[in-house]
Amino acid sequence: MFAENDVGLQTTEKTVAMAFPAAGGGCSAGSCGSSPAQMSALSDAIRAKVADHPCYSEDAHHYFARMHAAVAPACNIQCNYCNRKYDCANESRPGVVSEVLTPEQAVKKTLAVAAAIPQMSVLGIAGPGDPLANPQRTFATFRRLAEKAPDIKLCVSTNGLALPECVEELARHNIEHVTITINCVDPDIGAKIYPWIFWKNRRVRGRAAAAILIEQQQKGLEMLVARDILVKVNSVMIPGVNDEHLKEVSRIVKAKGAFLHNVMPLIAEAEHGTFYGLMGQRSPTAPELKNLQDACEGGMNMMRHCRQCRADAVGMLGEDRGGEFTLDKVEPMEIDHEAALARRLAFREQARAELKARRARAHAIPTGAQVISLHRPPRKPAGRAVLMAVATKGSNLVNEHFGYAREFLLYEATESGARMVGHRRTDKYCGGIETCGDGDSRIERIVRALDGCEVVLCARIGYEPWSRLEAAGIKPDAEHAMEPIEEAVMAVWREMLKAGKLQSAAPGERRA
Ligand code: CLF
Ligand code: SF4
Repeated sequence: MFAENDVGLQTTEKTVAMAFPAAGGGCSAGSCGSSPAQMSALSDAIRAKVADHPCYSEDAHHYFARMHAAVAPACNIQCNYCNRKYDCANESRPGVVSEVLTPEQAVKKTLAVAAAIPQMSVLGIAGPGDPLANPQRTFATFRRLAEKAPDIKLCVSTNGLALPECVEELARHNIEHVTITINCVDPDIGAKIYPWIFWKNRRVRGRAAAAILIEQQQKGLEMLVARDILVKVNSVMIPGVNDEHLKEVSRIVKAKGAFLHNVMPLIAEAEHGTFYGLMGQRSPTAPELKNLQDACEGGMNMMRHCRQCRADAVGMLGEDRGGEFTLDKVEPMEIDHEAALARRLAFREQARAELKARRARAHAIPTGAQVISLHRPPRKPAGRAVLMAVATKGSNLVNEHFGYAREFLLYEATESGARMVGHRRTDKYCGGIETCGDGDSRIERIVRALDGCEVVLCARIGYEPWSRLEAAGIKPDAEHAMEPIEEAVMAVWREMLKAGKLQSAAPGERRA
């Protein structure tokens, strides 16, 4: 699968103490299955399952970390966007790993990570092939880790071909979160995405292959839902192939009980050696992706904070600390497992309290609409939507220096509140001594990455980038440093409203 595992039958063997600031808060209309409003609507049982999971909960991703154990080298299908042979430690692309681990090595590494990073709450197996095409290795890892660290949630991501035959075993291992990559429900479209599958000891090609895969995915989804296992569906948006069709996919998987839909952009570069990369298939633009996510959102909860991680990713979403935990570094580590467990539990208690306080404030703090309605009779919506970029290093705060940000979270502010709608990756503006003099091209790349944004909120920013952003029509804002993100975003939106900058467009419309 794409986002979280990945390619072909070839077996390519190849901080602690996060400071808790004064309680955060904010208002969020939310886009993911765990935004404050949606969290309130969930049953206690489901809320407990997603509360600490950084992928299933947008809120939780500000606080909790995950890691992937790359124990599954083989895959039973071929996707046109996948080539697991490509490995670059500097890129973050699914299906790519630096080390394939045995279950023993994976458990050792997981325990080392969980000792060093108390935010770590989930172990996912997502590749580099398909976890369920490697069932012995996958389930051996889960079994051993559950014995040593039962507090870590287990998570798996699959293309779905072998899913129905594995559902019982997944349930036996108390796996509460399963992702299925479903790119289509129409075999004719599937034939353009999957050249072949390996099925019952033979290779099946074309439309027949796609039909089998789709049937297995849908059956697996139904079986998981029947066992109360939360299912997230990942879909890769491939312009001209399945982009329009994904609305239908969203409708069907929601009707069958999927919890969350994650529509991700195709990554296709010729240097990756994938079929799509070599044939010049284009990736969607950021606005195209957002439009499709918005269109699907009418039907179900959409994930907007996916970072398309590597199959050996470590850390908070958006960061990759895998280099700190290579096998040669993990082997000599001496770990006090009891103390590590105590640190994780203490962290979680603190984080949950922080999240609870945030949600309480989210209900108490008036949104833009509520503020306005206190002062005026009912009227047409005031103020258009504004897209803002936020530099953060976690804890749901505006707490990153502009120059150090490698990515910006995107929030859409309307009178109903602030909601996260995506993220944009960039180069750091401050690239260190070796890149001195490269500031011009870096700021140009950042400005391009922030296309469509009207404001950038950050903890600090230098004069040079400030001027360049302003010249590009993006207002830098460091006035809300260390404030909770949604509160800061809404404060800026209200300032713009008060200054008469939001009156011209129709409701829901942003500046062109
Ligand atoms: Fe990993 Fe996937 Fe589990 Fe998360 S990732 S197996 S559900 S623990 Fe998360 Fe990474 Fe996106 Fe996947 S950000 S690629 S959605
Ligand atoms: Fe690659 Fe297999 Fe994942 Fe497709 S399902 S992206 S071929 S590992």
